[in-house]
Amino acid sequence: LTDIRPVKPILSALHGTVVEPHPVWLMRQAGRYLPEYREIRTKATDFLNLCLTPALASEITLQPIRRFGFDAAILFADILVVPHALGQKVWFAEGEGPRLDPITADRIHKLDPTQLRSTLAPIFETIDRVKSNLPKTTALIGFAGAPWTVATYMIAGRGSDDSTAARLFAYREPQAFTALLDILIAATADYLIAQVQAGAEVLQIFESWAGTVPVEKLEDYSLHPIQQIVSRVRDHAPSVPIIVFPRAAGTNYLRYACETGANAISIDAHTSLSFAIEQFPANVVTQGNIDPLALIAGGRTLRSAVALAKTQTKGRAHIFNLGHGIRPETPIEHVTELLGLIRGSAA
Ligand code: 1CP
Repeated sequence: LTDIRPVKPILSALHGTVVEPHPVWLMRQAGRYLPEYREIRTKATDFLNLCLTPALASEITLQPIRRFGFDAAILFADILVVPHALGQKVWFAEGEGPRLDPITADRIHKLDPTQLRSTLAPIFETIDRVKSNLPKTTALIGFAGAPWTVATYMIAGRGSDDSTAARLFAYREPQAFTALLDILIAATADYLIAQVQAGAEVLQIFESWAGTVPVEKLEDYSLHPIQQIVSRVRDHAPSVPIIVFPRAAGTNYLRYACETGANAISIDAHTSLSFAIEQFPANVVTQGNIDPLALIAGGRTLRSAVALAKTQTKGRAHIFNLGHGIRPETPIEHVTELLGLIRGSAA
């Protein structure tokens, strides 16, 4: 049976329809592996400024769509615009990544959610501009970080592999930590709702540091905050599909699928798509999970990774993606190769 491809294949897949070939987009598809991104990047003084300049951010969002024809564009912004909008000092050190003035227990009450929509107004304008320039078959994905992940940066003042600062803070100052999560739940829900009002058609919540949540606090610090956000967004936008990405959640992946209310779960490269398909509730769609390093390697490695994922997801509603963001050193030709493998009959 040959179906006519639906108008926006990724929206159909997110609503549970089996779309073949599976729709595809890549986390961090707008970024440093693209020469046209690096070109614009040199024009902007700092990264946060770039995120808050609609003419440039919308152009960057559209670059990978023009070059590769992905099934979705993802808004060009960062998860750290939320702490910025709450009044925390955020900047991006050249070649080093994000830096924040670390939040302390006594300053949590100073975070101010009232300016969020006005501070982030340029991002809503970016969404509007992207929407009027997208091909008809391409959906626009808005996003935010989950409260735990964003809190790890707010507390440490930078990225860290094991979230040491946030974990210690949560153990020593449990009430202050819960207050911080509550502020982030409300601000993130409001921010995502505003993205939908501006035109975002899908939302993804990045819990990039799901793997560092103390296990006895998984529900309080990660599952419940995400579920709260999902339910608040649903109150305003019941039909907008929500993808949750609990990177490195390991055996807890199942709990994210069952307990957050997500329409889809993005699977990392260390978690089996077969496990997800067998164990997740039938209405939860899968996304993922090609290893970003297999994309760098290309050739035989990439062919076998795509072939395996195709076999595992055959006849299911699935969205192809990487297990985590595309790396800056990825050869562009390998992205073309990946799309050929997913969309062609080659694999
Ligand atoms: O100089 C540059 O060009 C900065 C590099 C860069 C880019 C391109 C950063 C700094 N952020 C971004 C864009 C970005 N960030 C997007 C855009 C849309 C797309 O996917 O194309 C998205 C969705 C994010 C989300 C993001 N930012 C996450 C969650 C996803 C993930 O990768 O796990 C996280 C953890 C961040 C924080 C962040 N911002 C930038 C960096 C280098 C980091 C990670 C730093 C660290 O943990 O050490």
